[in-house]
Amino acid sequence: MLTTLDPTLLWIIIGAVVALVAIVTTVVVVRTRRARELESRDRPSIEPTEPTTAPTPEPVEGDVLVEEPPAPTVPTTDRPEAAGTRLSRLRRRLAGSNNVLAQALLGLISTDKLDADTWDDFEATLIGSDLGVGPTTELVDTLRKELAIDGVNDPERARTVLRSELVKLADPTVDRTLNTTGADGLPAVILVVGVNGTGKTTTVGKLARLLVAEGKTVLLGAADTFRAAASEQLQTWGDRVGVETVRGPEGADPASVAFDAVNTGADRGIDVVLVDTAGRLHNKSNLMDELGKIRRVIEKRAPITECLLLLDATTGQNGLIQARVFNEVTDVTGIVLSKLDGSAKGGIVVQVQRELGVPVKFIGLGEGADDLAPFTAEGFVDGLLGE
Ligand SMILES: Nc1nc2c(ncn2[C@@H]2O[C@H](COP(=O)(O)OP(=O)(O)O)[C@@H](O)[C@H]2O)c(=O)[nH]1
Ligand SMILES: [Mg+2]
Repeated sequence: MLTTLDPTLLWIIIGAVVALVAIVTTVVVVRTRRARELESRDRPSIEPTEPTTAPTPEPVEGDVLVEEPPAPTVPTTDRPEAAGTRLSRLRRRLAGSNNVLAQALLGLISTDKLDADTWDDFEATLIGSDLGVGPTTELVDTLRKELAIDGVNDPERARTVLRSELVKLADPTVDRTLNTTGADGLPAVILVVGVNGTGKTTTVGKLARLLVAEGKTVLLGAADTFRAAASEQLQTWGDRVGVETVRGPEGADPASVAFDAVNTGADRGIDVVLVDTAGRLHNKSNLMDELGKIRRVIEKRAPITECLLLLDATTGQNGLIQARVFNEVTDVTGIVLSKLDGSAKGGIVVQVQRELGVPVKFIGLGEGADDLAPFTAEGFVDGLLGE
């Protein structure tokens, strides 16, 4: 067929094909080059521009080469809050709460005229704040004498007098240290008692955390064996704080679990064993039998160094009556006043100490792990007065 074509036409066809191939090749080359340029601009840091001969570094902790952090082998326990920040936060919480006592005191300080009505109102509010009739009368009498000198209230002076009188009522002279030193190399044993729901288990957890922060070794004993949930709750606190919990089966004899805990603590050279108990209050002799047995059995192994009684500050006079029963049937060495946050009436601090003759050693101001503070008369009063 070619032989039949005109040679000129043949050359034109060949020329056209060559030109077409040249154009297509040029377009492809330009496009590829451009694509490479874009690609290298997008990931300059990943692809090294020059081949490297350096050896691959060994993966070390925190190295970016370790793609996933290794799973923690022990449960991480967060660091307890330092005493300073803890106290100042608790003060803020006391002053910021609907605390009846705090409000009455601030009201008195800020009023510009101290007439008979003002004093009557003040007195009524103090009694309403669970301060008790005796301490209220004493406080009002002293303040009237001290502040009535010019008849007109000087807020600064009122604050100073009020502060010193309240500190006196809260008794700054009493020893509130928690005895955490056991006898003869044995662990200190802290028994925690009180009515159901007052905050025993929570307080054991918070206390364990404070003690661990002080560098002590701690063991928990779940002697509330009446509900499975009770030892579960204690164990949860133990895990959170990083200490072990000795438990018994549901319905086990509380005294035998308490003994196991103290015995284990003694064998292991633990510093402090905290024993949580049930708060059953059927009747006085029942309670006396139960706590009496726990005490006797524990003391076959190690003396009890502290018996802390929990009192829920929101239960007012009822709580006080229950606390009195506990104080009669067992030897209480310190009171923990829980739930002073919220709508609590702080006056109970003064009344409970006077009534039971036992110092308040700790106050609870919330459900969190750090919401427990050692009680001091000055700190408490400053909290109430918002200083
Ligand atoms: N607001 C507040 N709640 C608390 C405080 N202490 C304990 N609680 C709560 O009171 C409830 C009963 O506490 P729990 O420790 O189980 O009491 P237990 O029956 O005596 O062991 C729980 O919901 C705690 O979180 C506190 O200081 N403030
Ligand atoms: Mg409990």
